[in-house]
Amino acid sequence: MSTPATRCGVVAIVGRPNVGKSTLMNHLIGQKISITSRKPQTTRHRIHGILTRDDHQIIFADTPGIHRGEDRALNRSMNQAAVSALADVDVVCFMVDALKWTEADEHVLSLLRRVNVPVVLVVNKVDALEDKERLLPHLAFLGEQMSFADVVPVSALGGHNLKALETTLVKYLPEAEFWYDEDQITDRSLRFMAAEMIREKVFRQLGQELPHQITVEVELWEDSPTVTNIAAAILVERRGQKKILIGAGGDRIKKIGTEARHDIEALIERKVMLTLWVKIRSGWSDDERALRSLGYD
Ligand SMILES: Nc1nc2c(ncn2[C@@H]2O[C@H](COP(=O)(O)OP(=O)(O)OP(=O)(O)O)[C@@H](O)[C@H]2O)c(=O)[nH]1
Ligand SMILES: [Mg+2]
Repeated sequence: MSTPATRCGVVAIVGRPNVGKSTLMNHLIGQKISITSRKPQTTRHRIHGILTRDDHQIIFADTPGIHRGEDRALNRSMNQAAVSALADVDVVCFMVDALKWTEADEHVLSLLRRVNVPVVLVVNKVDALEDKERLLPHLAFLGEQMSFADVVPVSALGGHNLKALETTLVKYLPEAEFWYDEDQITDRSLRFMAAEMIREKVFRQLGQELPHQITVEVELWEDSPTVTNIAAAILVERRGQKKILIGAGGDRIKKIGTEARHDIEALIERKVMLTLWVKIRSGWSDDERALRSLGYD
């Protein structure tokens, strides 16, 4: 008797900023892999989350929200990361909001019309709809925009209808052996994930006070028998931003450090000593070379 074939392939999750792409990937995998926040443009790099079941393995590619304008090097590289994630995938999840349709969605749609693989429309945040009757006409409107392989309304945050989404996606995956070990959940290193968790806390702590041009570099990672020592620098563009980040009497940076440490401890399942400091790197987001040195390409 031959063993039943497994399915395995890559599903890109694309959409405008803030529709809930990273939240969806995290919920599907069941662990925080990609950072999320209320601010648009939280995700900066393509990041894989790997979901393995008995008979299938789905490799999700979470991508930066695609947006127009603001021709800075960082924005260009984020858009490129999202668009290049559309090449060599088996399925695309086009994520939109259950309430809003904007020019940015229109722009993503125009890119997707050129894609040769099935595009599944994922309509997110249905939990936020007060008047559920608005959903049907909205779905009808969306269905007219392009011929989608399937349309699946979900709540990424509440976990609503995610099993149905998974079943839908598996239909479009090729029969193939698994690419990754069953216990691997991402293609990124622990060091990268730790830096991202710190960046998430900065985003969440600072709301609208800080522009997006901050980045985090892990400068030291040392395992001792009882604890992992991690030191990281938060890079900002201006002195004023450094002051905001540190806060009165160092309050802010302390809070960021404590929250990030908890997340990193959960991630690596070890006790962590985290040291953070803030450095000024003027204009780095406009400098492609500096971006490359930080791993954006
Ligand atoms: N009510 C509700 N909020 C959601 C849902 N999914 C995501 N959100 C919220 O939407 C905001 C953005 O979520 P993210 O997952 O960071 O969005 P994203 O599409 O990855 O954003 P970028 O990385 O900036 O492109 C967060 O505040 C989430 O909590 C949902 O199903 N319902
Ligand atoms: Mg994201």
